[in-house]
Amino acid sequence: MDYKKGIFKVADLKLANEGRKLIAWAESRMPVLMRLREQYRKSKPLRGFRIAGCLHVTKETAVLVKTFVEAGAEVSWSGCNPLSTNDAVAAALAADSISIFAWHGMNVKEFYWCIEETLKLKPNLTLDDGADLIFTVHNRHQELIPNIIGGTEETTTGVHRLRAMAQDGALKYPVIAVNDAETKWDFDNVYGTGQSTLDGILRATSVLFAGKNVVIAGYGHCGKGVATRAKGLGANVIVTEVKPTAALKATLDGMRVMPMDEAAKIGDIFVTATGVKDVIVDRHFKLMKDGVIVCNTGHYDCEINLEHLRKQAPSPKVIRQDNEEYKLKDGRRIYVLAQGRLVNLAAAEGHPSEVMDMSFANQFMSQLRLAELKRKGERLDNKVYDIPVEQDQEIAGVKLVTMGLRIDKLTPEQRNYQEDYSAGT
Ligand code: RBV
Repeated sequence: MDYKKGIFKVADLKLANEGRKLIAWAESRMPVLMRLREQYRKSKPLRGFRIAGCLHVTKETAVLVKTFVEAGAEVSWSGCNPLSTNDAVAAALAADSISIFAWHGMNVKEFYWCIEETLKLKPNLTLDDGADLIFTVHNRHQELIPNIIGGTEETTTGVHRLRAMAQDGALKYPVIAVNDAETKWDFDNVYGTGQSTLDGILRATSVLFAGKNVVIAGYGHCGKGVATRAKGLGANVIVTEVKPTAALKATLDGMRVMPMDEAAKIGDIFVTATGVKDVIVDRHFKLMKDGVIVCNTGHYDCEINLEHLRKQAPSPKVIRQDNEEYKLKDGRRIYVLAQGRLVNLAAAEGHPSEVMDMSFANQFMSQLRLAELKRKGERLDNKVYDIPVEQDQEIAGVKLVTMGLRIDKLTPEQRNYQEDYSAGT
């Protein structure tokens, strides 16, 4: 395999200037990551490290990629979803000599071709969102494994799978679970998914949320975020769940809870946020009202079974951007957004920069941690690791400062009190 610095494949290099503007805008909203860039610009602690990344090519991701480059790393990048690439951003990165293989609307074969291209860099670090890059290394490029120090994983679905892999002894290098940082899941997954999912639905439909029955499948962090935002717009939110504690939380948060077989009959808008397949299947489509809107915000496009829908309505029609009408034999119409792929990234711009600031600060610091361990001659076991607790507080602390907010400090007396197990009533 050959690798030449700056090789790329993007939709249209002429979009580079537009992309640069988008990236500059994101930079102005991502102060924590920009501080890290400034901090490591001179010392270049990632010099000599080669990072292959597979994560949505958005303006925020571009800020992360450029921060890696400023810190000395060599980078090659692909998008982690066929519909999430912003072509202008991809062009801007390519024009700045970053190896990038990504364009909007690629097919699944091209998707894996792009990942393969990034591996020509012979990375010693990997960065994933959904674990497709790590899987490709494990399944098809085991020759690269001896030189890989470790990887990082951005999202819930990816972390689940990697933990399963580690449990089976199938994981061949250590991975840091960026998703499981408090400054990631408690912000990105909740507020990021909440806002960007509604943003995607609105861009693709421009419907009124107030008064609608919005059915949200899954009340994890993402589902909760979407539910809360939909409620804020005046929707009647219905939650479907499989986990008793999550269903109970939804109920006590004021949402109605019922099985999908019941919700299917009354919902106006359906959003899946579960991380599992076949959440909406043929029997649900049969029950739905005319005109309903169906979309997904989970990482993979298997939550809504579109094959089932195509059997009932074989020739969908594009009605407007990211919105297809499936007309059933009985005349009912079902509108599917973004082909069942993550609606927040396919139909909108993904999570807002302000939350990605913390997620990507975690990414940067985790990659740096792996590189520093290598420099010290240490190596983690082939497991999935949480980020250190101090990292969360550090990132949250800097974020607060950049927002102009100050908080209290414990006095030594208060600290002693906290630790004093002889003190009682
Ligand atoms: N995500 N990235 C963006 N604007 O770059 N938006 C969402 C962005 C990530 C998010 O961290 C989530 O875990 C993952 O996409 C799902 O694939």
